[in-house]
Formats: sequence, structure tokens, C-alpha cells
Amino acid sequence: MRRNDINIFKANARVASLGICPYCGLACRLRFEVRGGRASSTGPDPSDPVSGGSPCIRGLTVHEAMYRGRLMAPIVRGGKRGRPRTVGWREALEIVARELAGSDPEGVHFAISGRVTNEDALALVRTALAVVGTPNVDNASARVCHSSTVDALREIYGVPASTGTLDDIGGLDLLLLAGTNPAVDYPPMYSRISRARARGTAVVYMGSVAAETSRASDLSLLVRPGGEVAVLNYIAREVIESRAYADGVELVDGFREYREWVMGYDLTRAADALMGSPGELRRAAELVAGSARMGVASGMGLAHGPGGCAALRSLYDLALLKGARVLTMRGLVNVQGVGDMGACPGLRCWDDASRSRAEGRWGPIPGGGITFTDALLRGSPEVILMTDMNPVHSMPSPRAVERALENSFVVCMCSYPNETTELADVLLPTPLMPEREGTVTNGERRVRPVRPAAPPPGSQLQEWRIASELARILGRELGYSSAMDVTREMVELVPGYRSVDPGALASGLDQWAQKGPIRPRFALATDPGPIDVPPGSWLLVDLRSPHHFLGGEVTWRVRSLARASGGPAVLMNPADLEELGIEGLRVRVCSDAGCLEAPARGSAVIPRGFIGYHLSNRRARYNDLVPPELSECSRTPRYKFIPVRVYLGDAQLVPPSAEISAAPRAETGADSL
Ligand SMILES: Nc1nc2c(c(=O)[nH]1)N[C@H]1C(S)=C(S)[C@@H](COP(=O)(O)OP(=O)(O)OC[C@H]3O[C@@H](n4cnc5c(=O)[nH]c(N)nc54)[C@H](O)[C@@H]3O)O[C@H]1N2
Ligand SMILES: Nc1nc2c(c(=O)[nH]1)N[C@H]1C(S)=C(S)[C@@H](COP(=O)(O)OP(=O)(O)OC[C@H]3O[C@@H](n4cnc5c(=O)[nH]c(N)nc54)[C@H](O)[C@@H]3O)O[C@H]1N2
Ligand code: SF4
Ligand SMILES: [Mo]
Repeated sequence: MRRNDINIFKANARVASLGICPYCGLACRLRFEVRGGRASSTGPDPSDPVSGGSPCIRGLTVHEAMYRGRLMAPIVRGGKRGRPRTVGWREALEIVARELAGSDPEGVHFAISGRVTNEDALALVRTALAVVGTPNVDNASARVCHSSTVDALREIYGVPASTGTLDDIGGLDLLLLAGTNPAVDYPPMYSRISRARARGTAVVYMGSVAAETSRASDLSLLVRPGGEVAVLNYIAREVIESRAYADGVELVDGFREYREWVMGYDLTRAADALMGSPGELRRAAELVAGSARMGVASGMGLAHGPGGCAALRSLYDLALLKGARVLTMRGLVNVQGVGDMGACPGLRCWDDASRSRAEGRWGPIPGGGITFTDALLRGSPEVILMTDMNPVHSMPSPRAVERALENSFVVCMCSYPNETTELADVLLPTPLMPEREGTVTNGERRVRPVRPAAPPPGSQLQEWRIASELARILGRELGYSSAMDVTREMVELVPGYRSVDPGALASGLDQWAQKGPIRPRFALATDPGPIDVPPGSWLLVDLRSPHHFLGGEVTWRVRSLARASGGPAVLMNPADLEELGIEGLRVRVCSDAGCLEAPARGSAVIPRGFIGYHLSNRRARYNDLVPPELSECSRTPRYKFIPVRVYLGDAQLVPPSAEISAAPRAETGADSL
């Protein structure tokens, strides 16, 4: 079988080439210097409209990780504990195809992460549905991340994507950031926010942790987890009462019901949901009512929190009421695109007409199917094919995930070994994003050409090729001989991608998939209310590191990033730490699901009564503490705000501040940072 044919990388030539960053959903374009066929340094691309020539430190150091510990050739294991054996591609794929042919299609699960191109995702979706005949295909990254956001956007705006673009930020008079921390998570977006703020845009931060972004805010509303609906609906009520909503909005479907719903939220009810003062909330409502060009962005604080789908609906309803732009970005580089390509059980994220078009071309598509979180935590999968991810680290209840993987035939299409690949039966090496070809769709729904900036270092193949080969062995031809063939199919079949011009992509130009709103309507939800904290418990929340990406398998390989990170720590508000006298002492944090141990340290972003822990700490796994609960609406785990007990030796440490459930005044906020 052929490797990627990249003949521009002559043995000793020194060239500069452009590639897409492999990490977050902004999908910045980077400039790589390539020597002897290897990326030797990474720099900004001043002409990149996304990063504006200022990507973040993770992107700028990625070359260091590209050649450390990569998976270079296919590996098979004879049984779970069998010795790994390096094999050729044909043998590996024949083993996988044999397993697929001999399994009940309903027991086969395709899990696609946001680290592949649109072409890879579309080819895998088609193979799952129309070749293997299983409805079980999922956007595994979105499922644990942005599924509820995308569902709320589809419901309210008719399009599963943000309505605004990064360029809109400069023209806003108000930006409401709800449960998102772009200062750490999307630095080029944060630079735009800071610049806009310097020119007069007001920024309101709403979250349960006084994250770094609250420093660049005019108002920081600290909300009790689960209290977001009350806060947002109170603001909406003020907007409606002062008739400060967008023109014509009374005619939008569901307006009357929405108005009735939000009228139930007065200041007293909303103040119960706050850790700050009612005065701050009144001020936020005034700013929203007075705004003529508003933007909103949300993040994992809502999607992973107890407010979940209800909070997201309230936020986007408020945005619709104000005619505001939605500027919510995406976590992984192509998590938007993978979802757009139809990676959802039984293709039910596509409309009926698009589904029929796909059936006309691909053949029958099975209905039904379950999500990947359900498969791992509740089901008994027979065969799992997954692209790069590490569910043993990233999903709740790692033990349950390990059991599911132990009991199924697991195929990992991945770049590096990790805890999950330990349990794989077949490992198929794949390129990193700067080595891929095709397209990605970033959080703005900007479709970006992806070209290999450097060749993959070993015998890696992209998933569209893997899917084509598997289909061929199974007796079906997908008919793709280049990534561009799949791009063309994407334009014909994928809802919202008709406007994309493959010719323009081929000449290096970004394109746009459709953006809303079309058919907007208000959506109501059941308000979960602020969560109850059992007496004596703390609330555990995870934080993202500015130096690391998610579990950090890649960023920990970069020396400067590894050096900049401290070791694992249980983070507490400095006042709690001082009152308990436990600075630097090793404490044990236990939920109903499990425990972790680390030294206690102070952090001003953590409110009193909360515990913070960094997701990228590899020595003590946060997810051991996360119960296997999934949200009703999007089957997403409840990662944030888990009631925990804290112990020093055998002694239980009770939060010295007032109970969180009694809505204490937050001791941290923008001023104290
Ligand atoms: N450096 C870095 N950047 C990343 C990543 C990374 O690991 N490291 N990961 C990428 C990925 S996959 C994703 S999905 C994005 C995530 O980026 P974001 O969507 O910004 O999410 P988080 O940083 O997980 O959490 C956001 C903030 O929400 C607030 N918050 C927490 N809980 C609540 C709550 O209950 N209610 C409210 N209102 N607010 C709350 C807290 O202030 C928290 O800091 O970042 C991406 N970018
Ligand atoms: N407790 C808790 N758990 C969480 C979250 C949380 O906030 N709290 N966040 C959730 C969210 S938002 C997400 S998106 C998921 C992510 O979940 P996962 O996608 O499972 O994330 P990682 O743990 O980073 O595992 C990444 C795997 O991908 C590989 N990899 C990393 N970068 C690249 C790359 O550029 N290309 C390729 N091909 N492979 C790469 C790494 O080697 C590693 O094997 O985690 C979720 N899990
Ligand atoms: S991690 Fe995100 S913000 Fe940083 S360079 Fe990569 S795409 Fe850009
Ligand atoms: Mo994510």
C-alpha cells in the first residue's frame, strides 16, 4: 500500500510550509520550517485570519512533540495480554475486516474524535453506516464536550453552529462569556476580546470559578453551579420589561411561551443562584438591556455543569431575544466538522432530505444506535473502532471504561500510545494534523484547507484511506482515490456545505459552511436549580492548564511546556487553606466514585468551599472521581462540580466558610485577582 505521496519533501531540503495546529477548535494556521523531511520549528503565520499572526504557546511548540514516541507502524496483539507484533498494513486491515465481518453490526461502534479531517470523518461515517451496517457512529469528542451546545444551537437557530465569527468581536458593544475561559482555552480569541475591551466593548463574565478571563471583564458574576437558568432568565425578564429586545422578535416562534417562562424569575429568585451580590446582577441586566450589538459565548462551565442543556437553551434564547451573535468556539481542532459530517447515531443529526440523499448514494442507512458514552458506560460493545482519543483518561469511571474495552475487540487509529491503546487489539498509526490533507471546520464554521506541512515520520495513513481499504476488503468500493474526492462528496451531501467551493479550497482559500439563523425559535427547558451540596462537602471542579491540552499526552512531550507546569495539586481558596492550616500538606479528595491524593495549594480563582484540580495532571486521575452519570439530553458526563469530602490522614476537613448551598458571598472575583 502507498504511503502519503509527498514528494515536495526532498531528503535534505529546507522549506517553510503551512499547516493547521492539531489542538483547539480555532484551527490556527502555523508556519513550519521543515528540514530533511522533519518539522524543525514552528512559527506564526502573519497572514492567518484566525490567529492574526499570534497563535498560542501550545501551537508554537508542536514540532517538538511530532517525533517523540509516535506510533510508526501497525501493531496487532494476539488477545488482550498478547505480545504486540508489528505487521504490515494489509495484514492489520485484514484482521480488522475479518472481525467486522464476523460481528453483529449492532455490536460494532465507530467513535470519531475531533482530531481527524472532514474527509476522514465522512469516509468513516459512510463505512460504519453503509458498509458495516451499524448505526453506532458518534462524534466521541463532542459527546463529552459540545454536544449539548450544538443541540441547543440547532434547536434555536436551525443550524448546529455559532452564528457569529471571531471578526465580529471587534464590533460588539457587549460580550457575555458564560462558563468559558478563553484566556486559557482560546488565547487568540482572548486577544481580540482584550483589544475590543480597550476600545469600549463591555465584557461580562459569568461562571462558578473566578477564571483568568474574569480579569478582563467589566463585571464578574459568580453563579452557584446550576443557577445559570435563573440568572439568565432574570436578565431576559429585565430586557423584556424594558422592551430592549431586537426588532421583530415578538414574531419568532415560541416568544410568548418564552416570555411567560422568564417572567417567573424575579431578582429574589435569581439572587439565590448567585455567589455575588444582587447589585452585580442588576448591573449585568442593565448592560444587556442597553446593548445594541451584543455577543455571547459559552463553554464547558455550562456544557459540563449541572445546568447543562437547560442553561445553554437559556443563554441562546437570551441571544435570540437580543439579536446577539453567538461566538461559542469548539474544543478540538475539528470537532465541529466531525459532527457536521454526520458522526451521530443513525445519522439523526442530519435532516431527512440530506439523509435520503446519502442513502441514494451510499445505500441503506440503519436507524437507531447509541452514543459512545452509553456504549462504554452502559453497553457491551463487541467491536470498537476509534480515532485518536484516550477514553480511559478522559471519560468518567475509568474502571468501567477499561472493563468495556477489555471485553471488546478494540481498534485504535492513533498517533501515540496511551492508556487506552494498552487495551487495543489492533493499532493503526495515523498522522498528526500538520501531516494531513483535506479540510477542517473550525468553531466559526470556517472550512480550512489542510495540507501536509511535513510528511508523517513512519507508515501512517489517514482514516479516509483506512476506511476505503476496509470497505474494499469487505467487498465494497467507496470510490475515493484522493482526499479531494471525499471533499467533493462532502459538498454534495453534507447539510450546510453546498456553499463550499472545492476549487477555492484547493487554491488555499478558506470557505464557509452555512451559518444561522434559519427558522429561529425560542426553546424552553426544565430549570435544574442550583445544586444541593451535602453538609460538610466541597465542590470539585476541573481546570485546564495554559500549558497543556486536555490529558496532555502531546503537550507533556514538549520540554518547555512540561517545565512550566507544577506537579499535581489540590487547589483551594487561600482563605480556606489558611484557616485549615494545610498549605503543602497531602490531602485525599473523595467522591462517591473514587479518591485522589495530592498536596493542597492556594489558588485565587477557586471560590471558598470549592476544590480545583488540573485535568492534565497525569499522576492522579480526576476522572476516578467522576460518577458515570450522563445528561438526559446529550448523554454528556457531568464532569464539573462534584460533591467531595476532603481528608488529612483520617480527619475529615469541613469547608470553613458558610455552606455553598446557602449561597455565600464569593471571596474571589475580578478585583481580588
Ligand atoms: N490550554 C488549553 N486550551 C484548551 C484545552 C485545554 O485542555 N487546554 N481544551 C480544549 C477543549 S477540548 C475545550 S472543550 C475547550 C474548553 O474551554 P471552555 O469551554 O472555556 O471550558 P473550561 O475551561 O473547561 O471551563 C470554563 C470555565 O467555566 C467556568 N465554569 C465552570 N463551571 C461552571 C458552571 O457551573 N457554571 C458556569 N456558569 N461557569 C462555570 C469556569 O470559570 C471555568 O474556568 O478548551 C480547549 N482549549
Ligand atoms: N474530568 C474531565 N474530563 C474531561 C473533560 C473535562 O473538562 N473534565 N473534558 C472533556 C473534553 S471537553 C474533551 S474534548 C475530551 C477529550 O478526550 P480525549 O480526546 O480522549 O482527550 P485526551 O485525553 O487529550 O486524549 C488524546 C489522545 O489523542 C492523542 N492526540 C493528542 N493530540 C493529537 C493530535 O494532534 N493528533 C492525533 N492524531 N492524536 C492526538 C493523544 O496521544 C491521546 O492519545 O475529554 C473530556 N474529559
Ligand atoms: S491551540 Fe488553539 S489557539 Fe493555540 S495555536 Fe493551536 S489552534 Fe491556535
Ligand atoms: Mo473539548
